[in-house]
Amino acid sequence: MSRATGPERRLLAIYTGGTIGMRSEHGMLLPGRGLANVLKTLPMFHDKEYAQARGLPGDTLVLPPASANQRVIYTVLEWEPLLDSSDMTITKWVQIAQTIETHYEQYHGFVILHGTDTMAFAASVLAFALENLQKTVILTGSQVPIHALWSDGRENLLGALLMAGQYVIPEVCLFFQNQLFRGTRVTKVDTRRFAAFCSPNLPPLAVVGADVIINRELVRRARGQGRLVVSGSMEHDVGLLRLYPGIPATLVRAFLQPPLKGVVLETFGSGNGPTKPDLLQELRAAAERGVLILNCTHCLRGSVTSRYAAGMQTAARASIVSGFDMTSEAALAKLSYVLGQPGLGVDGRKELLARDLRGEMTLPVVDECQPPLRGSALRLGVAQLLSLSQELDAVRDALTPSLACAAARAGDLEALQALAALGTDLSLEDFTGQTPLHAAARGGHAGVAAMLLQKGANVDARDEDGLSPLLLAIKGRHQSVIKLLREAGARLAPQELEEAGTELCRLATKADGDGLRAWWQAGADLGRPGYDGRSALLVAEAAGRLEVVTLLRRLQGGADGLAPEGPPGG
Ligand code: ASN
Repeated sequence: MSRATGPERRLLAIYTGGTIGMRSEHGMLLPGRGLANVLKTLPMFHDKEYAQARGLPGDTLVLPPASANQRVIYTVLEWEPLLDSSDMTITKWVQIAQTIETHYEQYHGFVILHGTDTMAFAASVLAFALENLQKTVILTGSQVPIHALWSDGRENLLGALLMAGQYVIPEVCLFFQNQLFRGTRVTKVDTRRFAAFCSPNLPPLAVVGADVIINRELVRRARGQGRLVVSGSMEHDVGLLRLYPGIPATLVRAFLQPPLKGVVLETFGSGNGPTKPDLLQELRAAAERGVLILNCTHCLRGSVTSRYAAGMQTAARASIVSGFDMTSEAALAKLSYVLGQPGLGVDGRKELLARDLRGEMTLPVVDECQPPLRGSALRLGVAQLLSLSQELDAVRDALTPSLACAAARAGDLEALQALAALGTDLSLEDFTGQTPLHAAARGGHAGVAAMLLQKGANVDARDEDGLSPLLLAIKGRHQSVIKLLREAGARLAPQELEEAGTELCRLATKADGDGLRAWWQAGADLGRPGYDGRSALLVAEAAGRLEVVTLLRRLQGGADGLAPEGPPGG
């Protein structure tokens, strides 16, 4: 977290709806259009002269100077239609994340104007959906429309713009009533008071008064240099079930039926619930079907523990994952995110749920933690690394590239997912200059390569020997990896294409059909001559390798049913 530098800080303000911009029609509050025009009439939100002098476009506003050498310039992007936040859904929050992704390079930070009713859910979903976030994202809104004489909207919006403009806080936050909260920690607690939100288990990241007081030790560090990745595959079939005394097992059974894939169980006190065997049986049966169950407490403050016999953790231990001090909003978003991660089994998902991924929960000291990643020594190492506290970030940052490469080389998707979920940049090089994508290509692990590419891995990275993932996949004859890399834009370098002739002749002499096919698939020109001026075909003919001659003719004629993507080396 740092104070932002530079004379102009550009923000994108995404106005989705909510009370802040509402107007009263026939005594009813409805979302109101044209927020940028309203803000332009308010000097605290727009310095007309500066905007004119700078020739800013109509949807772009500029705050009066807040510090001597810095201006906050912001563009308002208004949704059509605008929504009361009661109509928001996971799909719409992912849309916000995608808008941020689209404009990520253009702006220094993002402010989202959103209705307060579901803003805590929005903040949590965005926090999980935005992986590898390096810029400030702040949600805000108000209890009273900004047009009203006595409104909290103006203060909230101004505060959010100033915080996002002046500080780099690489998290999804929520600003309300002079407090900046971590998005995954908030919940709405009042329908009318201006102090509508609280963060019951984590102090605010910042408090604005005459001075801005930042709780620096709480703000999460941006990890790695990789690009922002939006996790668009959030699972929608998740639910929230609040237990109450005497809740019938039949009702619980009905709730847990397919298509439900995960449930946040709101339990009593420190994670307790009725011990009736029929109810516990329903929970176990659902867990056996693969439904993920996350235990969160009804209570505003405090954590789920395993202290009581009536504790859900005790009664159905294997089936239920502790949500510790998570809010239900964060828990639901986390379930949706974890269930949306490709390539994980139930155990892998449970292990991910048990980890603190976005600062959403406080893990107790060791004995309350979930068991570490099971399986290989590598997974054990990853688990131990992930459990290091935040102060050991530097150690973790130094070790994770090597671990990620080892996991990729072993084809261990779960270990990689666990590293990624913790914010590890999976495009970083290890000490030999290889990236996890090199390792996956060398090992021929198409699933891992696909995951790394989806997370933004650089297809053209070169290791210390100047080798690309594509070249390693060719050497290993890993056709599915070559195909993936080519689809992601990987190309052989001009020099590699030139030198391929000699290698092709060598493969033809050895009748290595797979090797020849790999080069062809990677875009090499099979007719390219070797060092003595002969092509692979001539070499094969001279050596009497008829099967190679047939293969080369077929590939060169494009009749193999497997056309390479794009022109050779193109
Ligand atoms: N119903 C409004 C909304 O959530 C409440 C608000 O914004 N204060 O959109």
